[in-house]
Amino acid sequence: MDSRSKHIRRALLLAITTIWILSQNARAQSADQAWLKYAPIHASSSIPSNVLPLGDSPLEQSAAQELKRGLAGLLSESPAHNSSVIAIGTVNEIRAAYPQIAIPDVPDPEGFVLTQARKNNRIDWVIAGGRDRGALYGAFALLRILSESQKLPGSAVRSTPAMPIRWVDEWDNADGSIERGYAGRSIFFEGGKVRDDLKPVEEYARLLASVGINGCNVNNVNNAAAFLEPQMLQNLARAAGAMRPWGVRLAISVDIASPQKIGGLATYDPLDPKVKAWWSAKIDEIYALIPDFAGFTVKADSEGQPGPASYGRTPADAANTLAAALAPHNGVVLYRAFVYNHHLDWTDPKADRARAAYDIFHPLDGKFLPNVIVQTKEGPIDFQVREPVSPLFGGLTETSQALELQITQEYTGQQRHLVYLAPMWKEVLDFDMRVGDRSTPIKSILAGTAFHQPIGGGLGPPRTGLRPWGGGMIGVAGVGRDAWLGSPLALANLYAFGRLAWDPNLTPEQIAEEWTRQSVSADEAVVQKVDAMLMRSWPAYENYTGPLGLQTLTDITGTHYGPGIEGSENNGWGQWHRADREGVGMDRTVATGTGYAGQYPPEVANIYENVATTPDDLLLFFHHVPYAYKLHDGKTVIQYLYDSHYEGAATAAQFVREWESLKGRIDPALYENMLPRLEYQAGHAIVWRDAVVQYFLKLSGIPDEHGRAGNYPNRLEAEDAKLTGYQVVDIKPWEDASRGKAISCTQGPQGGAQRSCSTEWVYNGAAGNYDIAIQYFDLQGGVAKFTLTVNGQSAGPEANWSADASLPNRHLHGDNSTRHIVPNVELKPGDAIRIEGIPDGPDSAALDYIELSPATNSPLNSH
Ligand code: GCW
Repeated sequence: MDSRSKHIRRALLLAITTIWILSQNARAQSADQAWLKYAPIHASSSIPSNVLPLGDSPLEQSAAQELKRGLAGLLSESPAHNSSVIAIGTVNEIRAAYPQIAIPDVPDPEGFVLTQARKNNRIDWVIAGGRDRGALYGAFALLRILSESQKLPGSAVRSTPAMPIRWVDEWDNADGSIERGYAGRSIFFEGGKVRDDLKPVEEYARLLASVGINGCNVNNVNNAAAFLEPQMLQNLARAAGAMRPWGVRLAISVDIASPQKIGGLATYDPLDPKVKAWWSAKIDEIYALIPDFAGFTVKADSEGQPGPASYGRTPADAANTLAAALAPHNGVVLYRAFVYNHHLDWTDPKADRARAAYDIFHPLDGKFLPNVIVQTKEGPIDFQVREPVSPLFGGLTETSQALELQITQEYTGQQRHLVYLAPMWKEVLDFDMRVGDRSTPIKSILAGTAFHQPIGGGLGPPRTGLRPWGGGMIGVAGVGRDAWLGSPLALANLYAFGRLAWDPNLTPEQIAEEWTRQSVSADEAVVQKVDAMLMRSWPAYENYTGPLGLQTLTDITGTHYGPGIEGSENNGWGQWHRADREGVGMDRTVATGTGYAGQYPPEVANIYENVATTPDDLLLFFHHVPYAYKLHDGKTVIQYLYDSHYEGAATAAQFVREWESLKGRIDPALYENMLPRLEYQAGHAIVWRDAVVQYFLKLSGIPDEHGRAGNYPNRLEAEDAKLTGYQVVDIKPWEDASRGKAISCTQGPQGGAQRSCSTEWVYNGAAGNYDIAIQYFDLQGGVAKFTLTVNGQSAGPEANWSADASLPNRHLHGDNSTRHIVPNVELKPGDAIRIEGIPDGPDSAALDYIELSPATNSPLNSH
């Protein structure tokens, strides 16, 4: 090689390396990937572009830094030329700097006021926080207002959070995996330690602060003992440090058996003095490292975790031992009410997991120390697509309470399905429990105002006496290294969680609009379209999974993802729906059922006790009814099951077309990222629809009035085709495949692995152009390849595809049954439609069926 070409080579290498480094940086995980984008606005020239921090606390510094960064982005196309400033500080600092204006008191340290002030012939904007934390929230509020409405509001804005505890919980394990996380590995941990690179943690805290979240519990509630080891605590102090500038306090989950597991004691009995002393010393050790440590989350006596029951002690005994040691440091205990027996006798019609939380915790009301907050999932079971609100919220009037919601979509499509959860959460927050026959909506119970006078929020000193000090909301977030939640639209849920915890009176529509303007586009037409998709997504998911209070009809001992209708039956876990040949639903009435309905205050209990007054969407949660039972509009239960599944799947298909209509109007990267997700969802909605519909058709024997269920005239089954190498296999559960069967390319004639298999159908319908949907199984651990040909010719650019998604389950199942569409294929009678499948390792290139429908883009069909 001569020196010139060496030179060129070196230059090329340098260029490639630079591009690579730049692209790595571009991909570094940051809050900008979510809603803190600060895209340019058409701003009025009166917006001050100078920022004046009045205090020097770290939180005020963060606030000023964020304002500068936000304004630089927002005003980048319309720079302001004025000398006005945005002054930021605490109420006291603002009063000193602007003695001429009356700044109202802000008693809550987290609250703030935004207003204008005239000074030296300029009009300044001021952000006055109750304390520095309030100033930080005020700065984010101002930036949000600007990105949304492009101008500053005409009159002063005052805001205080509705409840003091606004936390996210992460179920991260020390090895870097995340329980029920769907966006890659942990941002906190790897290999048993806190990660060296905590930049993503800092960015996460910034994101959380922008919506007012003030705590983050970083580790899984299961298997938490190792997190109290001295080495780990030192590591955790670094994580706390990364979040501190954004006002997010670190909390951890603890294992009640820690004194024994890591402390070397012979017992973990919470009333044993040695155990109490161990916790006190451990807690002192934590506060020496993390002075603003927020507290503990506890899962005990639940799903195999140890707990006080081993010593005949109650949750209050355990919670109080921790709380007493935390109180001097101003820490709290979030004790989870998710305590139940998962070895229930499923043959006993009176057994009912839904009863557990109330049965166990209601008798303990008034026995918890003031810094204990009982943390209850929104429903009595487990984050299902719909449940009634947990009756425990009405059963603890002398105890602070927190509502636990799930941002990570465990039972609601695992971020592969678009499901905007704010409408569900809002129903919970607005639900009126009618304690004492008066208005006691859940949001007022969480705020601590339902049963007592308001006692003020914030992070003030612990209250004394057995009075609640106000509770809050906990969102199980499950963020990971894959752009926080994987799917860009799923971030609307994280955003909505924070906004609702701050102000539960916001509507899901308002929140969707705020989020979309900041995250997607401020173009009115785009905002409307995206918000309409978000708002229809939960109802759609409910429709094609488990409507009428059936809950998510998935395998509850497995992945919690695809259809598996009997997966919740005949086991001790108690998520039963009791479907049989005559009817469906679980009788939870006092009169004839498990008595669960009687756990609600009388007005609510009466509604649920009576089948006629139970809302349709919870009917099967409370009652076992015949399939021909008529809903409020006269439709039978079975027909509703059919119709809702077809409607839900049709809505998912519309999402694809609606998203396609945004092409060219939104960021191309976002467009390309979301489109395949929505296409996948539309296909998987069909898997769900067909499974549930087939199952209930077979069980009830009652046909679909519209003739759709079990009748697929345009489908060609794989098992009916001419097979070369492929073998017919049974799918479990049977309803997850068309007619219960599929074909799989596993074993060669001599028992060796197959290199490829093929299947061929002879087309005998009308001549025309068709979209061919291929239903195949995309298994983990290999990338199978497929090719579709017609009479030996490729069927177009989409005719080769790979099963390269990462879907749950290592077996052929509804979890991984996937649809691929080859559009606009010309067919005439006698044509040979052939698919060749090349398996790869465990991925056996399995196929269920193909389905033909008139081509949507065909020139023949556009007339
Ligand atoms: O929803 C269930 C999950 C478990 C989880 C448990 C809980 C952390 O399937 O993964 O464990 O609830 O909330 O404790």
